[in-house]
Amino acid sequence: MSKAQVFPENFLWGGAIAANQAEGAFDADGKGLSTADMVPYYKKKDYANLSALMHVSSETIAEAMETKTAEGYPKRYGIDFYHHFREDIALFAEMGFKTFRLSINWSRIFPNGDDQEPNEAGLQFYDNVFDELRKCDIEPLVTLSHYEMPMTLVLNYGGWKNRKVISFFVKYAETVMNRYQNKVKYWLTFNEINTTLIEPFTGGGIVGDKENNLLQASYQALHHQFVASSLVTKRAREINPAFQIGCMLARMIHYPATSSPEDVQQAQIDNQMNLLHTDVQVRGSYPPIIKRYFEDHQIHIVKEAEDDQTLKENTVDFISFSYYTSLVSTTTPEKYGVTGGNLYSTVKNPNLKVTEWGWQLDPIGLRTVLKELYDRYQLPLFVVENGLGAKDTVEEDGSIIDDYRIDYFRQHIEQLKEAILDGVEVIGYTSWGAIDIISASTSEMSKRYGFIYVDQDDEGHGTLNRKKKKSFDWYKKVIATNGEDL
Ligand code: BGP
Repeated sequence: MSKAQVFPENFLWGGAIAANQAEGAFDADGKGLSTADMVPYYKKKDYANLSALMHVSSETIAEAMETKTAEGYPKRYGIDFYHHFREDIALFAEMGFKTFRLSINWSRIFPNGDDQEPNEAGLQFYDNVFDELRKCDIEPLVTLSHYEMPMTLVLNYGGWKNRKVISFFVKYAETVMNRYQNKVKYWLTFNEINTTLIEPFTGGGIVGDKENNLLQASYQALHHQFVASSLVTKRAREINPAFQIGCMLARMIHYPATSSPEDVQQAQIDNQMNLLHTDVQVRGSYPPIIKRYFEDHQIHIVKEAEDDQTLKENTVDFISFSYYTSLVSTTTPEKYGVTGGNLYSTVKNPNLKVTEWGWQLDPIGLRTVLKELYDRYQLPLFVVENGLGAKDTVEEDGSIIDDYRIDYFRQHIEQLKEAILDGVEVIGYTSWGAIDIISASTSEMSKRYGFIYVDQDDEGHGTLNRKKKKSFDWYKKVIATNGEDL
């Protein structure tokens, strides 16, 4: 008798992209400028400026608003998914994708964010994409907000720290959920909603140098996003009760640097502050720890009377998350020659290897995260980002032998399988990224994630031709055997 299959029969295997990193066509067919269009290319020498990327200044924005072309702004051209989507979806179908995660670019639908009427050409584009996916029997998994929002809402309202943006977002979400109610079943509200605290401009449209208290502004923006996510969840159920609504967290699991009680306590705090986001969107209220944190950091969230009830009554159907790495917490960062800052912990874990971009490789951490989330919430889980950013080489014969990427996925899918055997309910796995796209944190093309290579360099030069990597056929086999043959 064949060994019982571990993955459920209808397991949603697939891959993911984000509009702002893939579509390009930044000013096509009525689209307005978005926050992602403001992010210039950071040359290697500018790595030190990554903090500038995280806290985009009004000077950077003014310069970007002056630049009417794509030149120097990789996300403005992406990989031109906007004009290549049929070809790309055919390749995803060839791999056997059951699902494909993508995001809708808000500024294609409401170019200024506060427009009275939606942009029909923008709506039609996504109709075409979803029709193409349906033709290939691929289930769309749609993120409503993935690291971009209309720039007008930043310039005229200050981004998500302004409560008015809630209504604009709900109107945008209602518009697309009504339009695509017979084509899309799975919806995610905010991609890695915790990014609003880590990169306030990327996640919340907050301009760093405009705030005298960036932490206060970021938490206020996050509260508005929590309320907006709940209101969208409510409207989704009114539009189509068959919709499945998920939250999405960058799950940054923290290990204690040592077994000292102090380090263990610090790791617990860092994990609680990360799980704050799923606590609110799954349990429907802020966790007890937040009161002390807000007091200690002089943060005062301005709420409306109905907010607590809105959060309580409109929690999600499933939990989705990204997993790339585990981090390290300690109360003595100076002992490790770092300044701390546990959100992007720079304390190295001596047990783990790192990628060329310094991300620690910890496949077992994925099993740990899956079990911990399921124990905490008992809701179905969806891994919607997991992958390896690496430099790929095109050999003389045109092949791309990315065994390192196959190893990464093999080791992580093995741990995913262990978690399912541990009793965790997992509904799907979408690798990041299905195809090479622009890196979110570095705006580079050379940090490649895809099973499909795209001929374009960091300066945007290239034919944009697509080419299957070795991992393409490997993943095709994984899907064909429902995760049995790794
Ligand atoms: C996550 C984002 C994705 C993707 C991924 C890889 O945070 O949700 O959009 O970018 O990270 O990160 P990067 O592209 O910076 O290597």
